[in-house]
Amino acid sequence: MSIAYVALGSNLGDKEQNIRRALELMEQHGVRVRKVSPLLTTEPYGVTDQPEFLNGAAEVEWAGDAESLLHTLLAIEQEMGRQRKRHWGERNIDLDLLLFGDQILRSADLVLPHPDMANRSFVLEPLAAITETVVHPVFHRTIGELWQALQENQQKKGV
Ligand code: PH2
Ligand code: MG
Ligand code: MG
Repeated sequence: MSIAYVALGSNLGDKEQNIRRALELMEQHGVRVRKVSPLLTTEPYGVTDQPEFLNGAAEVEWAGDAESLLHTLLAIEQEMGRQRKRHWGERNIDLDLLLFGDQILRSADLVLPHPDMANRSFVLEPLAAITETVVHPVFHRTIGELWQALQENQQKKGV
């Protein structure tokens, strides 16, 4: 069994219902959901001309490898009818694999840890709510420390 962390996001339709449904489907597909963060309303990051998001994070247990968990998450997005219109654009559900144990991986379809997670408050804030002490295997800093550092950075920039 491996412990992994998944980011959940939605900015179309009934956002909370979409995230709850995704968590249910994860259980049905054998992804054991151990912890779920509070869900936060967040400003769109990257592509800003889209509705605000609801974001959360989950700690899960998975019996297979990282690639098989990724494909299970993508299958759930499909099952929920996700349409891909534009990169970083609006979606009813987005399930991103953030961390898979302390694995560092760079394959054609999966990069671990998630390459942009340390820059995203909509990822770090909910993640820190469920696991401040897990260590990022590339930066060698805890999620709590990364969240603290990002907040300080954003304050400096006046964000
Ligand atoms: N996801 C993106 C791009 N921008 N912004 C917020 N607030 N939340 C997201 O989940 C999000 C985003 C690409 O996956
Ligand atoms: Mg995403
Ligand atoms: Mg995604």
